[in-house]
Amino acid sequence: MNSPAEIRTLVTDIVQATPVFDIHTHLYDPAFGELLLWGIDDLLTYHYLIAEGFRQSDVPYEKFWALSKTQQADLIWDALFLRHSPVSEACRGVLTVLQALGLDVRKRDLPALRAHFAQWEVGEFTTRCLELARVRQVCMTNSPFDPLERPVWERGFARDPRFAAALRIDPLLLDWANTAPQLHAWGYEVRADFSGQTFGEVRRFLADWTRRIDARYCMVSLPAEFAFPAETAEARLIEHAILPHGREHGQAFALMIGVRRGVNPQLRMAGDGLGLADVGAVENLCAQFPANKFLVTMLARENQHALCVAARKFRNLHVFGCWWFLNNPSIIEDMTRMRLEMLGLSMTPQHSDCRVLDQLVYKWSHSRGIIGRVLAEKYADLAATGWEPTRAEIERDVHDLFGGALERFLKD
Ligand code: FIX
Ligand code: ZN
Repeated sequence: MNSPAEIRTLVTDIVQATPVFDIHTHLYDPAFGELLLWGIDDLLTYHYLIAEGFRQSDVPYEKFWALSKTQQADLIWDALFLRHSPVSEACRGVLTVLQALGLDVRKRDLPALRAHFAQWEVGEFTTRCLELARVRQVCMTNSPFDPLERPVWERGFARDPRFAAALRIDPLLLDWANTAPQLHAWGYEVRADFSGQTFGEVRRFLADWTRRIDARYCMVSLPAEFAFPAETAEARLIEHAILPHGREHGQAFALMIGVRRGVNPQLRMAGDGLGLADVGAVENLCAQFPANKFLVTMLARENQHALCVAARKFRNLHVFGCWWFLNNPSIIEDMTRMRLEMLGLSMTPQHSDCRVLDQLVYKWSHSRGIIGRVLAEKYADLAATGWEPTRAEIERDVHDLFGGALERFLKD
């Protein structure tokens, strides 16, 4: 019989080696040019670090935003890395990336780091990061409403198979008053009051973009107040356009619930917060639309247990990721343990939400360590009953946790 120490070694090896399908990121296929962020200045100006930087600096907001990206990175490096030890998860992440790339972080030499990144070419750097992170494919977040992204899709380009697409539709659901005239201008016969062919035309818009980008699923992030059913524009659009579209085209609907946008607007993208949401809305969707598939992640830690309970009730609900403020080691460990205990392997414990290519390296390195530890404990508990897991069984299970179960869910 394998000892707990032997099981730990076996599980750690497998968790380290298994390639990941990263199901939600904000990365772009390199064909999108400048939209794909990478390198030390983008790492340092990640919005997680901007939020932390303002806490350790008294720079006025407007002055910070008027700086160039390099100057902002200088300021954050000084405030978060030189004046204090970089112990936060987002700071530590930068150091994990630099170390994995073979850089000596002891020197605390930002110009030398910049000189290193200047030598890279984006195509080679993309391959290097995916290799270091052992990520086989990333899912992008693709918005037809983004004025920078939209023309690239319209022009067309040769797809990099390592970058899958997801159709992101926040303005459609959350800003219908402004989106209706926009859709109209693009040739879709929609009306702000939902009369006439509106829902059919929204479906035509969704179908056109699903085809154009070859979307894996359709996605939205929603405020904590999200309710369903409800007499709101988003609830009507979900019922009469998104879900019929999903059934017709076999597209799951991904909901990220619990964000409160612009809690401090002075922080711009770093200014969003969170709120406790109603898991009942998710249960209602799953119960009323059993022919639809729902991918759900929630932002409040306090929602996680109820979301697991909901997933036990509905097999058309797949829970994923430790989103944003939850993506910290202590919380990932807690959530992963709870999900394994309540849902077994029928969930996806993590996505990266990377905005900067290099972050794949740290987000997956940190998460693999935690997931491996928790899994080893679970297999050791099984072994103690006499149910010894084989290498092949563990490999199968880890493949499922790292995107395999989700791919099956999307396909079935
Ligand atoms: O809505 C989202 O997809 C969020 O992940 C982002 O809006 C957020 O800014 C983020 O980067 C979180 O990690
Ligand atoms: Zn995201």
